[in-house]
Amino acid sequence: MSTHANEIRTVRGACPQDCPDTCAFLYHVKDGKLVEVTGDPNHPMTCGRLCVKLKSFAEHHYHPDRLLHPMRRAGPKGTGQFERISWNEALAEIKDRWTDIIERYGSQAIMPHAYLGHQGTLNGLTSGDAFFNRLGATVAEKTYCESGSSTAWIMTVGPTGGLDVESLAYSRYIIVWAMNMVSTNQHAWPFILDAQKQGAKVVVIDPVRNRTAKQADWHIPIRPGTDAALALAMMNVIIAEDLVDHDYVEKYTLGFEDLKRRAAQFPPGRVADITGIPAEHIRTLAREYATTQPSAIRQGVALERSHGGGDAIRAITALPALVGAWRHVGGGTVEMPIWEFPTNFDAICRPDWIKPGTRVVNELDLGLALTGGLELDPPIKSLFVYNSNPVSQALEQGKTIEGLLRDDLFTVVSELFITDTARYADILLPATMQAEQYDLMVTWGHLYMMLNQPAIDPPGECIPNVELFRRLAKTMGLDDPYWNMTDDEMLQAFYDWDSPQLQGITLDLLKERGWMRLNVGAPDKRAPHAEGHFKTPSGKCEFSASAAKDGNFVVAVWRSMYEDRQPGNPVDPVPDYLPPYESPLSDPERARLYPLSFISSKAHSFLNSQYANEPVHQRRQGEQTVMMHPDDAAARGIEDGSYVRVFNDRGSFEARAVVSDDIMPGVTTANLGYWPSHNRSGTSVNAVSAGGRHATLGQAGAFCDNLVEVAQV
Ligand SMILES: Nc1nc2c(c(=O)[nH]1)N[C@H]1C(S)=C(S)[C@@H](COP(=O)(O)OP(=O)(O)OC[C@H]3O[C@@H](n4cnc5c(=O)[nH]c(N)nc54)[C@H](O)[C@@H]3O)O[C@H]1N2
Ligand SMILES: Nc1nc2c(c(=O)[nH]1)N[C@H]1C(S)=C(S)[C@@H](COP(=O)(O)OP(=O)(O)OC[C@H]3O[C@@H](n4cnc5c(=O)[nH]c(N)nc54)[C@H](O)[C@@H]3O)O[C@H]1N2
Ligand SMILES: [Mo]
Repeated sequence: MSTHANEIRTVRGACPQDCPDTCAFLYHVKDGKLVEVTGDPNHPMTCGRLCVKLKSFAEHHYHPDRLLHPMRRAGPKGTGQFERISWNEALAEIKDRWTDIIERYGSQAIMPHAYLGHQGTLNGLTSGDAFFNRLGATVAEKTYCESGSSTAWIMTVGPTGGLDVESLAYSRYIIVWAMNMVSTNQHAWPFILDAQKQGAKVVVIDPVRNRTAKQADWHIPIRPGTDAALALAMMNVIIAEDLVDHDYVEKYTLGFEDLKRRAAQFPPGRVADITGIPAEHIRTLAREYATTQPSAIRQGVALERSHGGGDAIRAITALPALVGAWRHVGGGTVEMPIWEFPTNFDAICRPDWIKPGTRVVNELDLGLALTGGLELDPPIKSLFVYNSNPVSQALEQGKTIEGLLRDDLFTVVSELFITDTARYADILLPATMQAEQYDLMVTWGHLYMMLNQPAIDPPGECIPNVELFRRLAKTMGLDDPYWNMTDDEMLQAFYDWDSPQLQGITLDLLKERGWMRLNVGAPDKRAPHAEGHFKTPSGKCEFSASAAKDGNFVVAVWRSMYEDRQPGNPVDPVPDYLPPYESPLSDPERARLYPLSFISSKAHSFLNSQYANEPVHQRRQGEQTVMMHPDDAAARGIEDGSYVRVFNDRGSFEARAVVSDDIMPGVTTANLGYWPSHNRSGTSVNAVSAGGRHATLGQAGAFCDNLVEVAQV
């Protein structure tokens, strides 16, 4: 972009991480070396600030532990012994093993496993889909995050972006529901602080008084997995006290009478017992929310992580239409605005290449799939992992590791580091980092197209994922034109550049400017559903989902890959409260053994499991802790700062106890992201979570639906 007198060149980039903020970067390069990465001061959300995770992003590129060359396993699985080989040797071995597996078991014995280590259009979540579809591999269903929320959102309001987080500055009443924005969406938080300065009330609904709740005007602690009951009780009060915007409801919604009947089953008194929130607080919340317009709700992904999470999201997403909040700039709700981007996922993923009848295996069930817990014929004989770290992030850690230890499983991992998953690989392949590659970022928390341009050469033999799959395609003898497209030809094909949202936006302009706002109206003017225009089948906000009536809705796996239509699926068209699988109320017998609810949340200084292996971030984040209420600690003789074991019949992990009334009695919480191998027990939070069962919508992982016991070690 520019060259200063002191020979520092600046290149425009964008953050690669799985985070709603997708910041605009400036790479500062001297003599071919990345010396610093800063935030673009002109970007309306980044505003020149990077989070603590990305502040030392230049050093991240030069970390001594980076994987720089292909490697082959040179010791027993999991011992982390590898020897360097060439790319040619690595590809030849993959070809030999896969050809043999395909001959003996068929191509479905190969399963990819990918998530969001990188968030680019070329190198992200879906970068290997076309290849594996063409190969005939098992289709991996990717529902680690957002598929529950998106399914619920689309059933209610359709694929709309909803409220722009920048418009939160114009809200007068803001509910942050199950989201620790100060850690996980920190570049949107200033818009809320602006509104607060103008007199808006900020409410946080969360079992934990987290960093965000500490800055709010009102923190409402709630029992995990009971949010649907709270939303239905709010509706109960709003309808009973006639705080409904009848004109809006009549013109722009579907199924009010059904919703009214459902809400009548959730009076505040009953819901107080379910949620732990006093009935009077529920009434106050409902009244204030309905009558203080524009009112806004920022929903967090954490809502989807229990049995009935999807219904909670449907109920919450229905609230703004009931009170007419969508009429106003700054009114409505934001979940993720990704639907405004005209991404052509079919061109990226090529679902047309999936052979009819190919099986689908959910990645969250990886441990079960590898250890005989699912009936799979043929069994999975090869696993190809990229952009993901399932040993840390997937449900039921013990099973995942047991599966990866299988001697007959041929595992290939493409990585930046030898993670706790990569340790089990037969072949390791080195991947580039963001300053070394080109990509147009997929963005899920704001409305800007973000281009990342390479600033430095890749070290060693690292390659971008997009190039990895081109090489694999050639290796396996695929000769479709897809594998000969350049990066820019792909990006041209992967977006609908003629769509209204992209008018005036081109790749050439993005190369100059780095980022451009979609044509969706300015944050101080935009009210996308002031007059309905919902993107549902009826065009209305569907209190009663037409998609559910015939059991014929699409699991929204980021709209990628395939549509899982579920004829006859018993989903109630109207949101209901489905109790958690595991809680003292829903499973008293289990609660006698394991009396405490356990939820996990994101670490302030890690990004999922990334950065958790780097000393500067480890020092900032501190060691693995678990928080519990003083009453629960006292009952177990646990003192603040002592080491405890968190356990159930699925597994255990050890952590330092933080005894604090920042958490509700009966609930415990620990941060996700710590590498099991760095924890004193060699395990981490997913040791106690359950595979094999998902939330009812979108196959979301029930990560926060667990009972545990805690004991001093
Ligand atoms: N610093 C940092 N930022 C991140 C990430 C990271 O790892 N680190 N990860 C990114 C990703 S992938 C995602 S999906 C987002 C997620 O961002 P968030 O949606 O903020 O997710 P969490 O941190 O998991 O949980 C947020 C809050 O939900 C609460 N919670 C848990 N269960 C329930 C419940 O049943 N009801 C209610 N009301 N609250 C509940 C937790 O106590 C926690 O305070 O963050 C992104 N940003
Ligand atoms: N208990 C519990 N578990 C959870 C959650 C929870 O709240 N609680 N949250 C869930 C959520 S919301 C999410 S999104 C998932 C996240 O799960 P993952 O997406 O698996 O999380 P990461 O730790 O970011 O792992 C990504 C890996 O990709 C690698 N990587 C990064 N860039 C590249 C690249 O360009 N190429 C290649 N080949 N590799 C790369 C990184 O080094 C890292 O090891 O975890 C889920 N797991
Ligand atoms: Mo996520």
